[in-house]
Amino acid sequence: MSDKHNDDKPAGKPAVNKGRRSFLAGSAMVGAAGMVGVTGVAGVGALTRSQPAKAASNGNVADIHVPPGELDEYYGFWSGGHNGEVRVYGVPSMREIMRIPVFNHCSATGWGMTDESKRIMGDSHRFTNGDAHHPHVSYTDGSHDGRYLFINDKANTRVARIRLDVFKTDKMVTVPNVQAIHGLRLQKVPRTNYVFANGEYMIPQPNDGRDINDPSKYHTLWNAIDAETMEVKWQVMVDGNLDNMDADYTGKYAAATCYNSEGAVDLAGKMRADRDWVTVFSIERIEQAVAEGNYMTIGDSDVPVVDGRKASGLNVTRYVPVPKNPHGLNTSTDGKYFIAAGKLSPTVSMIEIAKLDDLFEGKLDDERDVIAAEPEIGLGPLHTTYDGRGNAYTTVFIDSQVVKWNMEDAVRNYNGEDVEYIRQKLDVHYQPGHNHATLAESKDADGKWLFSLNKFSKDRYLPVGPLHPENDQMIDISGDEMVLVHDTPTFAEPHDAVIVRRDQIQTKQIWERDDPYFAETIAMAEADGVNVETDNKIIRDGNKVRVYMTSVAPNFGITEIPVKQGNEVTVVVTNLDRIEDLTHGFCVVDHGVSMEISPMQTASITFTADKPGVFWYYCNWFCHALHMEMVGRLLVEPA
Ligand code: RUQ
Ligand code: CUA
Ligand code: CA
Repeated sequence: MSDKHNDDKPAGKPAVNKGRRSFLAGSAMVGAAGMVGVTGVAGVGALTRSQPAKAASNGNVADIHVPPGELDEYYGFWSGGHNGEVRVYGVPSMREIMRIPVFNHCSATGWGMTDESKRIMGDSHRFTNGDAHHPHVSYTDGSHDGRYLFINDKANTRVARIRLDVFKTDKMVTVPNVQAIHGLRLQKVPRTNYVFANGEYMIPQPNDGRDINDPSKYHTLWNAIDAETMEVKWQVMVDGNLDNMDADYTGKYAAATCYNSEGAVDLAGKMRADRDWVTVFSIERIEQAVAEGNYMTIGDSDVPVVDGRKASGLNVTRYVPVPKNPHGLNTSTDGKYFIAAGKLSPTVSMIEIAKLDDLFEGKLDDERDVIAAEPEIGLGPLHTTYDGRGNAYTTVFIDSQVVKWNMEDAVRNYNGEDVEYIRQKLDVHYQPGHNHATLAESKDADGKWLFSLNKFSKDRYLPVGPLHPENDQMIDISGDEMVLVHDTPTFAEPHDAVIVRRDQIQTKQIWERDDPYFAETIAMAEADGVNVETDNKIIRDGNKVRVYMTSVAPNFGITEIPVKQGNEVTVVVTNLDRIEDLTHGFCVVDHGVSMEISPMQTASITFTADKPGVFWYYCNWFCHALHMEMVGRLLVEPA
C-alpha cells in the first residue's frame, strides 16, 4: 500500500474527525485531557513530517525512564517476524533483554546446530528460516500463568513452544494437512490445554498432486494442538480460508476471520464478494464429534479431521457474514465480544459471545443476529486491543492512526442512540499492523501502555539504506488521552507482541541437572558409562567419537581431542560453574561449530572432522579473566 501521508486524508472521514488539526495545534496538545469530557473527543495535534512528534505527558511520562540498575514492570515478548525468533523487551524502558531463537538458527547459542535443538526441531531442522507472527503466553483462568509462550511459523507451517522458566524453545510441531500457520491463540479458560492455530492457505486434501488445477477442491483446516505434548489433537475442515483468530473467556468458543470466502487463487477473486465471514468454532461440539468418531483422516496423517464446512451436518461451526476481507480478531478483555477488524471496510464487527449458544442451538433467524455493533473506525482497520476500562484501540493502516473508541457507546450508537463512540484518533508513524496494550490479552488488562507496531518507519530514524526498520511506538493510555511517548526501531518484522507483568514469570537462574532439555544427552552418556559431572572421557565407537568434558572457568576438562579424518565427532560439554551468569561456549574454528553452555547445563554438538590438521576450539562466551586462554585442540590425523 502506498504512503498515505497524514496531510492528504481521503474524503469521507467520520464526522468526529473534522477539524481535528485545528482543534488542537502544536503545543496545545499537552493538557488537553481535561477537554475530553466536554467534547467527547480529542486529537493529539498535527503530527506531520514538518512538525516532529514530541513526547507529551499524561502526568506519568517520567515512568518510561527506568534508571540504570532498576528493573522494568513488564516483560514484552515481541515476535521476530521473518527473522524467526522471539525478542524480549523490558516495558516500559524498551530495553531489549534477550532474543530467543525459535524457527531461525542462532550463531550465539547454537540453536539449530546443537543436538538438543535438532531433536526439538525434528525434521523441520533443515529449514533455517521462519516467519513468526503471534506470540502468546499461557493462561490459567484467563490470567497469564507464565508457563509457556507459543508462536506460529507461517513460512514452514510450524508451531513452537518456549518454556518461560528458562526462556528456551522446547517443543516444535509441523502441522499436517495445512499450509502456512498464521493466526494462533490459546485456550484461556480453564487453562491453556489447547493451542489453536489457523492454516491460512487452501490446498488440495490430501496435497499429494491431485486436484492441482481445481481450486474448488482446495480446503484448509483449523487446528488444536495439545499444549503439553504439542501433538495435533484434531483439525476442523472449513469453507474459505483462515486468517487471524482468538478464543473466548468461557472456554467454549473461538473465532477466526476469513478473507477468502471466494476460494480464489488471485487477488481480484479474493475481493469479489461484498462480504466474507468470521468462522465461529464450538470447541465442545468439536470434541464431542471426535469422541463419537465423527471424523475423517487425510492422507498419511492420523489426526482426526472434523468436517466443519457449511454443508456438514455436525453443527461444529457457524459462519457469520462480515464486510469483505476482515483481518484481526481480538476478544475484548471483558469477555463480551469477538472484534473482527474490517481491513477493506472502515468498520469493525463486534460479535456478542453471549449469543453464540443461541446461534449454535438454531434459535436465531440469521447469523448476523450475533453482531452487537459494527462501528466505523477509519480506513484499513487491522487489529484491536483493550484498556480494561471499556475502551478498544484499533489500528487503521491506511489512515496511519490508532483509534480509541468506547465499546458500549458503539453498541448504543448501533442501536440508534445519538452517542459518539470515537474517543480519539492518534497519528502513528506509519501504517500500523497489530497494537498491544499491557496485559490486554488477559482479563487483567490494566490500560497503562499501548504499542502500535508500525510497518513503515520512513523518516523516524537515521537512514540505513533501502531496507528500513519497523517502528514500534509506545503510547501512554493511562489517562483520558493517548500520548505518544517513545519510538523503538525493530527488525524484520514483529507482527505481534504480548506484554505481561514481571511477577507472572518465574525464571531459573541456573539449570537444574535433571532438566528434560538435555535428558537425552545424559542418557547417551550413561549408556557410554560416563557421568558427565565428574568424567572427562573420549569414547570411540567405530567411526564415531564421543567427547565428554566439563567446563569450569577458565578450563575445559579436555584440551586435546585426537580423531581420524572422517570421524563423526560429538562433543558434550557440562558447565559445572554454579554461578549465575557464568556461561561458557564451545566453538571449533573452521568447522561451523558453536554453542552456549550456561551454568549447570549440558549441551552437545555433532560434526564431521573432514579436514586433517590442528583445529583450535575455544570458549566463545566471556567467562573469566583467562577466557582467551580457555582453549583446546582438535587433532585430526589424515585418513
Ligand atoms: S497479522 S499485522 Cu500475522 Cu495482522 Cu501481521
Ligand atoms: Cu569459558 Cu569463556
Ligand atoms: Ca474476500
